[in-house]
Amino acid sequence: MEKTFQRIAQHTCSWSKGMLTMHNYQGFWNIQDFHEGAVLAQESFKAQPSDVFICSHPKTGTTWLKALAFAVVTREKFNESSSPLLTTMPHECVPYLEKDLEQIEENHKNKSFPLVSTHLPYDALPRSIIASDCKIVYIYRNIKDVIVSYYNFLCKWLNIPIKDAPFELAFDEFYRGISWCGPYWDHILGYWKASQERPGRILFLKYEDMKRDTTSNVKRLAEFVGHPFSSEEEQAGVIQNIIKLCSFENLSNLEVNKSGKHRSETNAPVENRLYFGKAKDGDWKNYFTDEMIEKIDKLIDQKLSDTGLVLK
Ligand code: PAP
Repeated sequence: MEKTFQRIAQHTCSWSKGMLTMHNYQGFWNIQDFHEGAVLAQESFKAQPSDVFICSHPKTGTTWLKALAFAVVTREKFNESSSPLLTTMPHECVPYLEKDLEQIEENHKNKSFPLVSTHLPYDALPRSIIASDCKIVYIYRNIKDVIVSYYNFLCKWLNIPIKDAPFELAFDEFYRGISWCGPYWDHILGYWKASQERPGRILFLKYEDMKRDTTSNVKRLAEFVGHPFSSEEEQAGVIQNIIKLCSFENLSNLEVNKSGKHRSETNAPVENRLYFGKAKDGDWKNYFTDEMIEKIDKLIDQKLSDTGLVLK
């Protein structure tokens, strides 16, 4: 680890009162614990062809996607009244590549559970994931809401009152590409290019589309991960039950997500409620100035115009 750190740039986020230092390594930014976990995974992780990876830049809908994917692949074992999601935070239901290598190896041994999640950019994934041609589900979200969600999360996580953390500074940092596993646009582009090169192996889901038409997107997800719904299941309302179980309203009101903690961001416990904000599209309108809108739209036009992906 020592050697690795000598080769990376560091940046202490200006608005974080010295509490958030990001490391740049292999062209992207990471927080220290996750950086160490990423290097370990790159060096030692052996993917199985049956693994399915849930990949995302932070604050794009990871918690929701993990819950849905978990409910889909475990539905023969658990229903909506016996699901571990009722008592366990979604992040703890799906292991993190950067954190939970032992658990993933255990799942491999038992052939028990195919899902693994990661925030790593595509080019930083352990090579065995690509060599094993593993399936990847990638979620992305309107960049402006991601910036606001990320800002609110970090303020709460670092215990910085919003009034002491100017949004302008947080925006500026994100705009300069400094975000956890960012730049965000490079994160999206990496997976997008890979999806063109490996047709049928990478499913792109958009947070806003999932909200607008959850049923079709959950069906796409289920088919992609190899657990399609039968017509009997559809008729019996299984899809709707999963959607209800994983809905923001349901998950955010569960005791475990209101007052529980887990240890996913650092080795210190993190309050689960921090992962459930407003879950509203367009909350950015309460934060962005006209100048910010113009700057970020221009940047996204430049970066993603060839992809057809819409992030505004
Ligand atoms: P993570 O990358 O740290 O895990 P992630 O889950 O990707 O975070 O993003 C959190 C956002 O998803 C929050 O959005 P907000 O800040 O705009 O409110 C959170 O509210 C939202 N979210 C969490 N669970 C759900 C859910 N079940 N359905 C819809 N949105 C959700």
